Amino acid sequence: MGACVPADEALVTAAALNTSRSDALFAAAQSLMPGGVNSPVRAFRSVGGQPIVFDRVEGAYAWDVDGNRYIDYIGSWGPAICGHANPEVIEALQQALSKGTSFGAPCALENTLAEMVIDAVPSVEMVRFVNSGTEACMAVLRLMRAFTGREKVIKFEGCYHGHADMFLVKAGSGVATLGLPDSPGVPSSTTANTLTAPYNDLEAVKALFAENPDSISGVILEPVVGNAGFIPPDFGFLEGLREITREHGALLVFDEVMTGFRIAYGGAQARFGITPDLTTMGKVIGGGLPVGAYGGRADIMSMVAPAGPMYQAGTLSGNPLAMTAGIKTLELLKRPGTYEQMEATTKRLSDGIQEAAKAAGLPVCGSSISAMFGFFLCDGPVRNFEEAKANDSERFAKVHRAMLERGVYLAPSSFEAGFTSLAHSDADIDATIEAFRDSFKLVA
Ligand code: KE4
Repeated sequence: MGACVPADEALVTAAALNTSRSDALFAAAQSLMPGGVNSPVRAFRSVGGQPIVFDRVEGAYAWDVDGNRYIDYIGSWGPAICGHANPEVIEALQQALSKGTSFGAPCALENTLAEMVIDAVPSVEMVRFVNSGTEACMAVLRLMRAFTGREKVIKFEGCYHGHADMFLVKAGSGVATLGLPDSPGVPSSTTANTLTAPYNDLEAVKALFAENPDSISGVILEPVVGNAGFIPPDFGFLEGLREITREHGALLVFDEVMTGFRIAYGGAQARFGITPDLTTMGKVIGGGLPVGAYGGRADIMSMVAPAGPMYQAGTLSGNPLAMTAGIKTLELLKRPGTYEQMEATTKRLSDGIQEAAKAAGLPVCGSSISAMFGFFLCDGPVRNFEEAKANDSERFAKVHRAMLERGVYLAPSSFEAGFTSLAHSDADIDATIEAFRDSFKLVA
């Protein structure tokens, strides 16, 4: 399969979508991996039908093993912000590969990526690289507790901070998608110290601090929620959390695994002008290779071993391939006009989705910020996880399938966000809006 076909060929009709090889491969996978996948949300459980098995990706597009092409709005759940298989990233990786895949020893590339992250992200004076967002969030919670000497933590309903035990409480993303109350295997003793509040509810946070004096290490949140659908912070919410945590000697932690280098080059904290004490990152800073990171105030980070007593380690942390992909990705993002471009294409897409749904007479709400967007098939506004549950998930499942049949690949869950990239062209956005128009009419 050669170069990308023009966007107008993405609008395949239902009859034309042959997925026989996908279906056969996914059937075979059932006996090999739980649910046939290596991450639950990929299994299409909440939208029904069989998942599409990818063969390759390039730019804004994905091709399945049956040769169907899709305009991809997942982008590997965030890393592909410069477009899949970006030629400059691939070329840099090919050069790095000739020097080996992993050192297990310090390498200059770690310094380079660390300097770029520290220069970009307002809260980060020092950073530690790990291998996933889950690892970054696990470590940052341990650090919150080590630094404050307090054991409790506040998270928000619908926010997802990876699959570590203490965060699997009213979590979003795949946990919400599968309707799992939380997860078996997580000891109640572990989650006893995890307190929850509705997103955008400062009074609930104040009440938790009042009920748990001097015992809350901090508050961790997605500064823009992408794991309960797309839910932006209310005006004043982030600022209020900054004030409340300061007042109680607790830490404010932004989980920017999804928003980092996507909402802005400096993340949501740069966009909204609120500086947390610690930040977690992932996805974009690995450019498609496994990377996570946590960073923040130097006085806090200096507690991390071997500089300090808080232990955290990882065999492949800082490996040269992941560092290379991350460095090149951030270099591309830092070029002039990148975020303005993504803001414009994503807003046009989001507005188009709203108009298409209203034209079909469907209740809809949603919005976008930079290269991240979402919509709910219900009257808005949606300000928290409870309100997100009003989304018409049955109708969303039909829309998801209809969009697949029209060559557009959306997150297979209404509790996820959509991601654009530098590779999504005006023609792709036009084709996508057209596909939404057709699909919304079909399900109205
Ligand atoms: P990973 O361990 O999946 O690299 O990162 C966990 C994580 C932490 N924090 C936030 C805000 C996140 O969004 C994530 C992971 N995001 C999901 C998508 N909603 C990953 C996709 C999946 O689970 O397959």
